Amino acid sequence: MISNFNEDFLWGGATAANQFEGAYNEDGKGLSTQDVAPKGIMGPITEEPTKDNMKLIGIDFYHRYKEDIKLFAEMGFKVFRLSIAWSRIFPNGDDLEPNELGLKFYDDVFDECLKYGIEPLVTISHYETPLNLAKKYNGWTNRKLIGFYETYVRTLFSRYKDKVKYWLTFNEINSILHIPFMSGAVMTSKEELTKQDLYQAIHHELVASALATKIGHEMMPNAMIGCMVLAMPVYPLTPNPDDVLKALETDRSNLLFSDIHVRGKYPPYAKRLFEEYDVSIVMASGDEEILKNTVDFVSFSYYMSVCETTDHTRKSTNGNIMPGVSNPYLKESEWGWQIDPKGLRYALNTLYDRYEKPLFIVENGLGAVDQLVEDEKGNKTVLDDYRIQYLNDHLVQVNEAIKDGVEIMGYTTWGCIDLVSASTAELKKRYGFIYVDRNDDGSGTLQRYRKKSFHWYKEVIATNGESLKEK
Ligand code: BGP
Repeated sequence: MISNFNEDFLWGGATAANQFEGAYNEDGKGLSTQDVAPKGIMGPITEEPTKDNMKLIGIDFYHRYKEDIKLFAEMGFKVFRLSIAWSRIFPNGDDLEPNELGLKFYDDVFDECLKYGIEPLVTISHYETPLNLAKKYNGWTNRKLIGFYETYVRTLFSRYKDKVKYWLTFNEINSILHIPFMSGAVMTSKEELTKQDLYQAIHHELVASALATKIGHEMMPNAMIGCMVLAMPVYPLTPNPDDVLKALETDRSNLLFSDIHVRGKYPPYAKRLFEEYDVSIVMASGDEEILKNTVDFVSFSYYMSVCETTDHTRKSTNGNIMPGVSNPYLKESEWGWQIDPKGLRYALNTLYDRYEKPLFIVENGLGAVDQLVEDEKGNKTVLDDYRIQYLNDHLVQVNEAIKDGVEIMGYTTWGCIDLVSASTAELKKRYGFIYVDRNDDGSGTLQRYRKKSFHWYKEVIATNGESLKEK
């Protein structure tokens, strides 16, 4: 393929602390919301961490980070997205002093990345708030969380300012609409949570995010701070104007988050939305000023698109957190997520048309069941041509978007090393270029093996996209 990727395009992979670090109670780490969610981000929570929670051990990155980062370097990664476990730094969230051992761990990880010329891309909060903040304050419904988050980000920025240039404030911040506990540490069940409390919690997060951007710019003039949203293009199922308007409405429920991050204020359509929901946001003096601290770039996850319709008899699709209606033109993954590479070009174009801000694709990939086999030399591997196909087709569309004029900073595939799934907490839903020998029954050696896609991605990076194949 003729590549249009810039020479400084940031190729890499993405992870989240709770899904791969393990060591859930080591070196002073406190409990997080994930430690009591053994069945995934939509599942029920337990009183205490239970043995069946795969995240407690994860893939043991905490003890194996050197080996793993070496493998990323072998693939030629320019960037590695990881998150910091808030409860490693502030075990209860409202502590006055940070936990030195937690800080030291990330120092070591960043040093290891930098040794190979890999830029860390850090998500400050990725679906794991200290559990104490959920229990004691009902998470982000409480304005006090802004202060705890501020203390946390100040600690991170002052400690890592010379090591980390790229920061994301909250993972998929719009997902709070669907998973208020995991995304916003809100203990009130989704069914009982009023729209008033939900949008007040959202307001607190948005203020905290803008505040982090402000502080980040002050403390690290060269840093780039972005928001991160779950991007899922919403197509009208039919040309019926009712479907078209419904799609617009659903799209806006998500765009509200990036609109505020980029434009620094609530958009005009929020007025009607709040009237209809009977929501009245309580603003503290100074909130509007803080929101004016806009992000440097917009990052997002992209796995699939969905359709919308007012026809309630249409089949709904399984999907990444956000519900929707099946698209008859698309095939789906083994987990029922519809595969739509052109939807990525569409998402990139619509976001760029709207904001004209650099975009960063920080998650994309295929969760699939892999089979460990031996190659002709007797090495264990996975022949994951399906994953190669998926990533190739999406990257071809990224190249098209660049040709369309969209400014794209980089691309990090989700779960570049196998890790625990967020939605189902399974290990058999694998995304990686690197196979990790750990199974859902807890068996496995935790050994790492290069999959066929490992070599494929290495080539894509080395050729800056030239090796991709258009159909
Ligand atoms: C995103 C989350 C990730 C991640 C990914 C894949 O929504 O930000 O944490 O896991 O989806 O989802 P899953 O693990 O459920 O397959």
